[in-house]
Amino acid sequence: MLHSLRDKLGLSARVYETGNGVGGTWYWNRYPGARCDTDSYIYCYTFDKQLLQEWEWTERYPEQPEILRYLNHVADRFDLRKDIRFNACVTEASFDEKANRWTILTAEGDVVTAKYFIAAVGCLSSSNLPKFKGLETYKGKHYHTGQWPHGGIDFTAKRVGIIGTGASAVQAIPEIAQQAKHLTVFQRTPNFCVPARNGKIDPAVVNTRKADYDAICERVRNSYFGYELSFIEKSALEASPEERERVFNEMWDQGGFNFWLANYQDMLFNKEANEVCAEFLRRKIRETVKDPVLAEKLIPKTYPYGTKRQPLDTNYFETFNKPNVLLVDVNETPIEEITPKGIRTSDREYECDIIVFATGFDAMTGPLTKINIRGRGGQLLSQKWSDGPHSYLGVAVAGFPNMFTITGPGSPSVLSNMPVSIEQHVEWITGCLEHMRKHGIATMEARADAEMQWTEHVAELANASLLPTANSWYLGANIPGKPRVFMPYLGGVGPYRQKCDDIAAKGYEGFTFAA
Ligand code: NA7
Repeated sequence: MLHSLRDKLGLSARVYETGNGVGGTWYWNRYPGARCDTDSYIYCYTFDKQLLQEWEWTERYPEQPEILRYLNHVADRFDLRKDIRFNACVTEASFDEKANRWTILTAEGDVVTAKYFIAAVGCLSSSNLPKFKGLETYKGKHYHTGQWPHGGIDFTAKRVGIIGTGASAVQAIPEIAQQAKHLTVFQRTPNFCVPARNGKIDPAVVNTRKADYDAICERVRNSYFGYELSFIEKSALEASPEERERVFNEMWDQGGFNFWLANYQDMLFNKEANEVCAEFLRRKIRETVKDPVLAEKLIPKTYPYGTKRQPLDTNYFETFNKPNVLLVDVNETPIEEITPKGIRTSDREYECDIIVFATGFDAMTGPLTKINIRGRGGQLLSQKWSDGPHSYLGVAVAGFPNMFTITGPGSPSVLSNMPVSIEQHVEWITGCLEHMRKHGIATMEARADAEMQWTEHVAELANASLLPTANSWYLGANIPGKPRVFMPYLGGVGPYRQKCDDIAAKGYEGFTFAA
């Protein structure tokens, strides 16, 4: 976005960043095993062809340090740092209706005014540390996966407790278990995991892809989820059990998001179709985990497959066969408190030298509502969204002129390959600003009726699927008191791009402009 504003539009622009460096998610999430779940060749920027050709990813899924190196390389290559103010946490942004300008404040004392306010705060950047009784009395060290210390943690000879079994924990648990003397995993909801099947990439494949990058980008941009994957155009129930077994095994062997995003087309929509997929994955867990009682605890039974974010694993279930790893099901024995020595459940106390909170994030709305963003009439965004997010296209909010939210709630965002959706929003917002400049427009603002229709459309698509039936962070179910509203747009990356482009072509239908 900065590159676009400054180098394409010639505007003066400044980025405010809480961290001491670029990278966002990849700056903060440094826990052991942290890596991307998307194939590296499509987890990157596509706006610069040279960059695409020159950068070499070493593995199918890049690990956190490699992605961070890439993002630093991009920052250097496009000389971005000079316009980024690091270690600056934005606390407030308010729209001045007389001046038609935003005033932005940081915790460090910056006060700046701007015509445009673009929130690129990420979807999973506001970490969730549940309020466990007694945490302040704990004598050991505790860390959240999303705010990991830069120097790393040495788990050697330590007794470790980890709370959570989401995508982060699924990556961290096998790594921590290798180092720690003992690891106790506190599980609230078991997960359907699929093997990542990471590895080095064959140089011949790299060359073929590089020669084909234009077509790859085109396919990804117009795909449903921002991957080179599409659903099998058939019901899982139409396929014979033999055919299903073959197809499921193929997807299982390929690893990655295939099982989730290239499955039979009704898998995320029809309970019965979903159940046959779920049963295949449950069988895999039973085959892997040696203790049958433990296997049953690790098997998800309370929600349809794919309705919570698919974790990809490397030896996750195998790790529970190790003698130094213990699973505690907190549904059977809830966590009552953190004690000076560790974690006490209704059953007993588990002594830990280190506690890892892999407890996720206040997703999507959290990073926006924790800033005091005030629109027309001083209205707070957090107030406006007290019953769930209302936005137009997930990029603009009625009553908040000249404010844009990159991958905001109501856009494909977390139900897509993030870089693809980020670039699409950056391009589209750039188009808006160009349009405003060309026509001498002072303010651009989503209309309330367009916002209402879009918000209803987002809900309608979600409700036609099984996704809202799980307690996932997609609907804020992980945060006590958060309204249960499905936040990402399920209409697909390609169709969404088309809608945004059509709206722009019609002179930004659904927006009002003032000179
Ligand atoms: P997730 O997927 O939100 O996982 C958080 C985990 O922590 C999940 O298993 C939660 O159980 C568990 N949790 C949260 N609060 C509690 C409390 N109070 N007690 C016990 N357990 C709790 O976050 P991740 O960091 O793993 O992944 C986030 C995304 O980052 C990921 O999807 C990728 O897109 C990258 P729950 O399932 O809510 O019952």
